[in-house]
Amino acid sequence: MGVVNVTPDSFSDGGLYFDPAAAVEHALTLQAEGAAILDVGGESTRPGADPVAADEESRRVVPVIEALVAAGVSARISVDTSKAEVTERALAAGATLVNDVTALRAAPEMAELTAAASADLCLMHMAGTPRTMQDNPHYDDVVSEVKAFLEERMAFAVAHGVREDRIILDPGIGFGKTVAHNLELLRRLPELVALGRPVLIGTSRKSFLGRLTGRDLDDRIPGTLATNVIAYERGARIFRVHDVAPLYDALVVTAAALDG
Ligand code: HH2
Repeated sequence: MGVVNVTPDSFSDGGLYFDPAAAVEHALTLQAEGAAILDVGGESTRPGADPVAADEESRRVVPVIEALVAAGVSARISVDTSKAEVTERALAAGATLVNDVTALRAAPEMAELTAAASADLCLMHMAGTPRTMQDNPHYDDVVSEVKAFLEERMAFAVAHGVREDRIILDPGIGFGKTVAHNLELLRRLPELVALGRPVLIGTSRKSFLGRLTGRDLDDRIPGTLATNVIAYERGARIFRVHDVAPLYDALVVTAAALDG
């Protein structure tokens, strides 16, 4: 899954693809590099990010989705949003996956919208909100708590019409977690895979990699690759990254070595 941030303020590439034409070109490059899913987002979720109104978020993502459909992309188009209005417009424009970092807590009606469009739905764990999530996160057992949360959110989605076989689960690396929490979630990923749905993992360029290596944003590709290779080995099957080309090769080799 390649990240297409149509935002002025995303943590690692804010402003680079804010112009729709630049976003489309970038998405096509990610597809050529091996992305099977293009995740188009119009609101940053970085710690402390300012909220974006639904109208403005739609204005950012919908033209990009429409242009990708018009370009005949073979990759699936995902919309990274927590708003019903944006979900509805993105699905109408051709998105077939809804990636909601609030797991239907911000806009529960996204369940019915997703179900009506027969789209897939990614439910992600986050402790608190982007504004507050990194203020001293605490868990007694991070993996059990994330697992219980995802189980409850999956049951909620199913109760509101989403087919269970359309659900993807994500522990939300970096969303209300310390470095130790992120590492424990990676190490114990099989406990989340045991829920029976595909697990998505998003470590790309995130700050815990910087904390571990001392590297700035642009130099976190090796850390991104290491965490995704481990996640593959522990059962994750969707990998959300900014840098598709190096990850593609890393995963081809990992899969060949582990699976034959
Ligand atoms: N991480 C980010 C955004 N969306 N969605 C899922 N399912 N999982 C993630 O780990 C995840 C996500 C943060 O990365 P990015 O989009 O680059 O930054 P920003 O939120 O600042 O736009």
